Amino acid sequence: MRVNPVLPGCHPDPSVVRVGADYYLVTSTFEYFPGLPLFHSTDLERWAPIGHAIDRADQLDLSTVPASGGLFAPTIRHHDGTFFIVNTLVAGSGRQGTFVITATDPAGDWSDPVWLDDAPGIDPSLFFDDDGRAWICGTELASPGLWEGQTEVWLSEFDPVALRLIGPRHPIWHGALHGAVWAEGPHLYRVDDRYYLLAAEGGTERNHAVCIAVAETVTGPYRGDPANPVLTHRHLGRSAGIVGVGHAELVETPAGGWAAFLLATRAVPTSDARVAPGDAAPAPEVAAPAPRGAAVVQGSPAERTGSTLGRETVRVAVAWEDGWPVFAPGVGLVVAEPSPDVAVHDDFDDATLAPEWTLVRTSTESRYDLGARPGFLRLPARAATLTAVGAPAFVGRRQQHLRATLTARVEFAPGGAGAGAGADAGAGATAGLAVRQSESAQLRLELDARGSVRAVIRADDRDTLLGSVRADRLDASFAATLSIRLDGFDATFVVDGVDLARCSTLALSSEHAGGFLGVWMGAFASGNGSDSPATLDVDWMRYDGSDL
Ligand code: 6LW
Repeated sequence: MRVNPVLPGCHPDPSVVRVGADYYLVTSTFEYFPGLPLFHSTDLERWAPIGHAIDRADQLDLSTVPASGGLFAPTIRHHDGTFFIVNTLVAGSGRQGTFVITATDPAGDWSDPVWLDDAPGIDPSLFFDDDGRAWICGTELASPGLWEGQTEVWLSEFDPVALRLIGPRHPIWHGALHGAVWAEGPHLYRVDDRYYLLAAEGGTERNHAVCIAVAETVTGPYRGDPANPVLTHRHLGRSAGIVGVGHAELVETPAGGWAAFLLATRAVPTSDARVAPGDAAPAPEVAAPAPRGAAVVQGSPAERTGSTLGRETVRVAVAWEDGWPVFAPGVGLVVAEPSPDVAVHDDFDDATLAPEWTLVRTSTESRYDLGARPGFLRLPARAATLTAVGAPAFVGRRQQHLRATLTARVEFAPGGAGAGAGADAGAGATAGLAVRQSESAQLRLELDARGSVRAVIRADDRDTLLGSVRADRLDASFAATLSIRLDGFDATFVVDGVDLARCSTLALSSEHAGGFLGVWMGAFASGNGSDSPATLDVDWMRYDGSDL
């Protein structure tokens, strides 16, 4: 059975709780809505989606959070029949900070948030001690007297009934490795009557690492494992196939052993980026990187960068030796296996969207309609665009495979469905497919009001037209079968089965674009600054994924 990635595609910061024979897992979702997806498993290998903890637009205001802001690392725990998620909403003009939500069924409904105004920073985690007391620890972003980038892990007692912090705040950890930045993602466990603090450090990029410390009392003092970091890929250099391993959660397995869930990114050789952004035609192969130093022999593996997949959820076995956890015993690394091929075809015949389709941010406006035309997903071209912070009509799903193709049969009606509006009414509208990393980095294969289909890459906040072609005209609309194919860092835009353009997607990886996210692939419509009568009707949309 396939082990890694356990959850392919952008599923960072996994947190897992065990309740008897059942396990529940939650991951970060930043600006996407619904947010905080929950998965259920009984074997820690197969995870079934069961819902989202944030699925009501009035639960949290995500409408103005920037890309890679919003919902950071959540922690899920269970106590006395109640599930708790503690989490932080970062940035935007709405309410921000640390909050707790509760549910009796992890599939929902989850409560409205209760804000913990005295819980600073990010990455809160909840710990129920055997004596009935509860504690929250988190990562304070900046404390005086620390070195640049060093953080403080704090601990406060928590009242799980009144849902508020009580008592003093204890600083308990500043990281294990001298000079390392971002001690974060802390979790506490009680094992054999001792308290273990697991925390990431080094930052979520290439220097990410997992460290562990132990104390006799929950408030410390905590003493680091001399073997720290207990898991990292930071020493593997630029040929490593998996990078950024960190942000771990420990859990006991059904068989009585232990496992850890972490985030990691599958890395792709940069020589796969055959076409530079802005080139409409295929460019020659990029030369292999120059060897650095005499020790590099000919034929060494190509340098890799991250990928557009983002940070995925992986799992390793854990053994306890001499009172310390050993991650991936005997191996010390995360080993990836290809995800199974996937072909998901959605005819939009159901009254509700399938759970893999998500939106960007929250809005009071409706941004899709499954009832207007039976068997079609209708997207209204509202003012919001994909290129500015807002809540555009975008319905997308994660890229989950190194080769991923999104294909859709669409009809674009510039004057609106039924063409009741005047000829110029939808003149500024565009609609089609998009591969979205952020407002600044994306691919679009879009129709305009004159019936052109344009292939566009947006890199560093700038659009570049890669090619265009005319779409078929129906009565009052234009129809096309659109496809965007991703293969490593190579993207191909296809219209009605004919390749229109290619480009590199390097600019869409978080290593280049910044932020914390992999890409979402989906359909969109926009009035580009003003509400438009234009609509995009999506007859079907299909995702094909393969790692081979
Ligand atoms: C998260 C932090 C991190 O809050 O990245 O890898 C941040 N770790 O713990 C966003 O996912």
